[in-house]
Amino acid sequence: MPIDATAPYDDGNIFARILRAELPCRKVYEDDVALAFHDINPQAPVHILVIPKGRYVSWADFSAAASEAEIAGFVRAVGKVAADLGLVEPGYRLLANVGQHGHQEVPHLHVHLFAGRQFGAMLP
Ligand code: DGP
Repeated sequence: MPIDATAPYDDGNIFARILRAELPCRKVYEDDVALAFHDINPQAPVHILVIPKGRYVSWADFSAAASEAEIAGFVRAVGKVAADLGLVEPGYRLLANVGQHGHQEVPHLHVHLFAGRQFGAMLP
């Protein structure tokens, strides 16, 4: 069920629980501002989720309210995950769903990183 991207942050959401280590994940990267782990329901041979450690529902509040350091750190983390996994060549796809029309289901900002096969022309 897609979420309302303008709703207040819910500390009980599944990614908040992963960040608090209340739930397991297959971690691939972590630093001060970001955590990356394998998606539980992969849609490609490589399907990683990169999330900020801060309490942001979606790209909407993150882009408006996060500090420059959080934004820079998060963007760099996404790039570092891809580089560390050797994905820069032949490439990968990034996707961030936002709210109802974006079909965002987990109310903690996440960027999907897909790789490992040839994708088609731009969505949708
Ligand atoms: P989105 O529709 O953009 O909100 O995608 C949410 C993604 O989160 C979806 O691809 C499945 C993934 N997901 C949901 N629950 C869990 C979980 O408990 N662990 C992991 N690793 N991924 C999850």
